[in-house]
Amino acid sequence: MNKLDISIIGVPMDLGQNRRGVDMGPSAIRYAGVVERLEALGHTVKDEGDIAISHTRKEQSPNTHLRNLEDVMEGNTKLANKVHEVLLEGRYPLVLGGDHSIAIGTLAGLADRYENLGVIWYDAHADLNTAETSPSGNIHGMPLAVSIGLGHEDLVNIRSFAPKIKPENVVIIGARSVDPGERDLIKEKGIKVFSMHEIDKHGMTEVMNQTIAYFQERNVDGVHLSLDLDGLDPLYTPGVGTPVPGGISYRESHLAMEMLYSSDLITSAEFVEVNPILDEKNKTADVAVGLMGSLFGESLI
Ligand code: HAR
Ligand code: MN
Ligand code: MN
Ligand code: MN
Repeated sequence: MNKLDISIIGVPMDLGQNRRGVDMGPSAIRYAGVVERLEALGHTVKDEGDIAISHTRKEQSPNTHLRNLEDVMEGNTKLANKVHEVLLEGRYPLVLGGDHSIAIGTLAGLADRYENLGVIWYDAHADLNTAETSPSGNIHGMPLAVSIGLGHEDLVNIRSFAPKIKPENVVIIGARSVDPGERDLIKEKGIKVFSMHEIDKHGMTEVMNQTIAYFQERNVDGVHLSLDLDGLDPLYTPGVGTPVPGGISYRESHLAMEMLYSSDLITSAEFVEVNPILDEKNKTADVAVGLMGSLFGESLI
């Protein structure tokens, strides 16, 4: 990989779920030294600051099945425009969350630059709910569905086109908490999933080799990594709003990032769901920055 011109975009979004504190994720990741870590690898890093998120919460009562729809929609529209602008400048977008609803905006901003974008969804969850199937009404459980064109039309049509990505260009890694409606969608749309079962059975090396080969066969013109820190086991990343035991280990995750670096496939990334209020001494943000180190070219020797 060449040295990159990376643009860091913070998204202090906490409206896609109901635990307070995840809006402080971008600060925690900055305190954990993201800029210095990437600069040490020879990349040029520009911190673009944070997207302004309004907290009017005006939709909370009228539409509890899409909590805070209007503010989530507005924040994601701003994020999409920012990602689009960063791409026009030839820079590499690195988005820091915030809850996972921000993937709606990130993918919307990427999608008119990349016609055949691949997406790695590294997560305990599938995030494939719609308002009809969601058990919670939390939009952070919906961004992958929205991006393949399913869900509330305001979210689906950000930047006035849909869908943003093809379901067959998505690879989910680490899934272990999937709702019934999400399972149906995975089968119906033929979405590729490496659940914890496959990681346990075949190992992360095999899972990543297959993931990389899958994108190469599909001739993608870019691959976005959407990494939810709850994909890892809560032992390593306790500072997340919806921890699920039995997750991906610290070393497996570093291996995955190192293999993605060597593949030279990844063209943008986001790290989401870091919640400093639920964390232990910024451990989760530290892990996030460590994983970014591996993704952007750090090696052990
Ligand atoms: N599937 C559940 C829902 O839709 C939980 C979503 C979980 N949260 C996330 N997303 N962190 O990955 O409500
Ligand atoms: Mn807030
Ligand atoms: Mn998620
Ligand atoms: Mn998750």
